[in-house]
Amino acid sequence: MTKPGILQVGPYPEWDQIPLDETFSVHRYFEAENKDAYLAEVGSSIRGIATRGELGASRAMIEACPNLEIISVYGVGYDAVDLAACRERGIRVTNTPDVLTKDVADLGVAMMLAQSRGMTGAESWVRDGSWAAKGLYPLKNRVWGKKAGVLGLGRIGFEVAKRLAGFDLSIAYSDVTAKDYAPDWTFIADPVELARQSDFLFVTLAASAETRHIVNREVIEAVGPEGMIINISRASNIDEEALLDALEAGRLGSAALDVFEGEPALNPRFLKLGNVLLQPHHASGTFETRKAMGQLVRDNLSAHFAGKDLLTPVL
Ligand code: 8YV
Repeated sequence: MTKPGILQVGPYPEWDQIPLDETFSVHRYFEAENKDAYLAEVGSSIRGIATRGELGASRAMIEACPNLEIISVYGVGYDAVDLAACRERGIRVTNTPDVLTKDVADLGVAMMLAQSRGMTGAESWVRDGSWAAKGLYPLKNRVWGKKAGVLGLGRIGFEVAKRLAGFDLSIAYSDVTAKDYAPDWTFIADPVELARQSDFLFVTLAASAETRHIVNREVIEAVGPEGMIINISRASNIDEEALLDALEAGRLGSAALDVFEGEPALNPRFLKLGNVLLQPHHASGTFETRKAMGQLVRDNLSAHFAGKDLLTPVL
């Protein structure tokens, strides 16, 4: 039997690449020098796309594959997949929810702690001899007992809040509706009001056209000069220009960010700031989780081509 043709949009680790290559006829889009010419050449043989959360699949890519049946996303976020184009043609879409939730929450909380307690600066203080030369490291603000706001109490937001409760923070959250699985946490519908009542504002929303720049200038400034914004979702959820303006002017105290507009390139203004913690979009980046994500990507593709139910369908 001929193996179904798969367009692979970005690289995977070897432990995913080997079984993917064994099961499917894989076309490595990311290795092609001329992407348009490559799509024109292989497009008609493609029945599935294997992509990554941040890379997705554009309308142009989908249209270049007239026999496309399924897009399997290595990531929970599918905002970079053109869902309208998929709906028009009945193309199925899957993602990798659940398996990454706790790792993403762990990193978000670690980012808050690291940034609050100045851990990267403290590391340099030891390594560059400042400790010996200058003495005690400058004092930082306490974390426990403060107020956390969680913008988006989905799977990841819930795990963040659970962890924050363990650090003795009080918790409020914003979502479309109050959640019955969050009885001890305060529901505040308006993101500006949530921000006003938060020392730490966690952005944990699934990104979509509706949530674009939901963290706008008003929300950012409501967090204020003593507050911190932590983003482990997508850059598009925050108005990045407004964030940079507020960080530069001190209208926002600090930020801890795992995602950026145009990543992996980032706005050079970030690199000049001393009040940001910058991370390379690795919240799901543990061996255990990435292996589970890769497995789910393949299992969804295999289920589809075997005519079985998809494990984690989006569409
Ligand atoms: C990336 C992510 O997919 O889950 C998501 O939505 O953005 C991440 O897990 C990961 O960096 C692999 O590309």
